[in-house]
Amino acid sequence: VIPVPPTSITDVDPTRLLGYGADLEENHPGYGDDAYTQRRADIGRAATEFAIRVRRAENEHESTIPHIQYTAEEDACWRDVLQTIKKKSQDLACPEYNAGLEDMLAALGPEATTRVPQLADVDKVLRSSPGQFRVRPVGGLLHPRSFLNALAFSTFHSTQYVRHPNEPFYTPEPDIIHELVGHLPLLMNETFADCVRHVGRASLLAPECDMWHLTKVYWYTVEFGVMHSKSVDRPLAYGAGVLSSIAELDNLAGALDNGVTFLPLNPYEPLPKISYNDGVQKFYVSVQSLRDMERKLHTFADFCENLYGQGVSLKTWRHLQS
Ligand code: H2B
Ligand code: FE
Repeated sequence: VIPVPPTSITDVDPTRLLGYGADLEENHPGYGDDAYTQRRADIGRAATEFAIRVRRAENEHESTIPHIQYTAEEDACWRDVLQTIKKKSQDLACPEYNAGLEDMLAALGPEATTRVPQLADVDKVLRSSPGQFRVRPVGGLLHPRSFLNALAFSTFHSTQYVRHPNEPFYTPEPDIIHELVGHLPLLMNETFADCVRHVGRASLLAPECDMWHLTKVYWYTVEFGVMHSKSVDRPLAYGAGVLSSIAELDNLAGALDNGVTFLPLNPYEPLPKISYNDGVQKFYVSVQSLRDMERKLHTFADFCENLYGQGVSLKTWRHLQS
């Protein structure tokens, strides 16, 4: 079954949350911390109420993104993670990321390094950057179809709560630090933003049987991708899950010595199983440059649109090839 595809961001439902949407699981650092669970739920609810409001008004304005009064503890967590990642990323992130982070922080002003930035302010900065993305608040892990479809309309769903203070360098779910440090700096970059839009475009007409594959395309690029260019002797991170995790950055730093595998990006073929529990990735999918990735994903999204337009899934297409 091919669902009715959205024609604008207004058609994308931001209220379908998965996993940690309401309750925390046992392995969550905040499990059993009632005050934390409550805080997280309150911030999440504000995002969902925002979503319902704008859907009714059919007019999404940045000033209505909920303002969150972050606590001193939350600000301290942001400060610590930002400082650490800023240092590590000098050597381990792709240059476009470092430029994006610097530009984003400069545009947000000096307060941004010590206090959690407001999503409304970040939204303004992104909208006027070359990447032309916008952010929409969301209460937690969003359903993959809504999440991917929104990317086609240059919209990135972003959480607003902060991870649990006991584990500042680890979070099993997206939080605002992951979005701000991991995703948003590169969305300032036009070529990268185009890559993300392509993944979104590929998902618009996708039948249900291809959704998991497209989720993996997103996962192995935007979330965990690395760049291995011919002119640099080591892999550099561009994926948000690598950029916002100290363990991943350290793993990548030692990757060449430790025999970590790199696979070139091929979005047409089945991608390896996603493993969540090992702490770090066993292999990374690599691209040579953002340009290289943009070309590949552009062609891929065109291909998907055409295929889906004829009512054929990637799964069926692969089957017919063999
Ligand atoms: N939801 C939110 N809030 N942030 C994400 O980074 C995210 C998501 N990633 N939903 C999506 C799912 C991704 O893991 C794929 C598309 O399923
Ligand atoms: Fe992410």
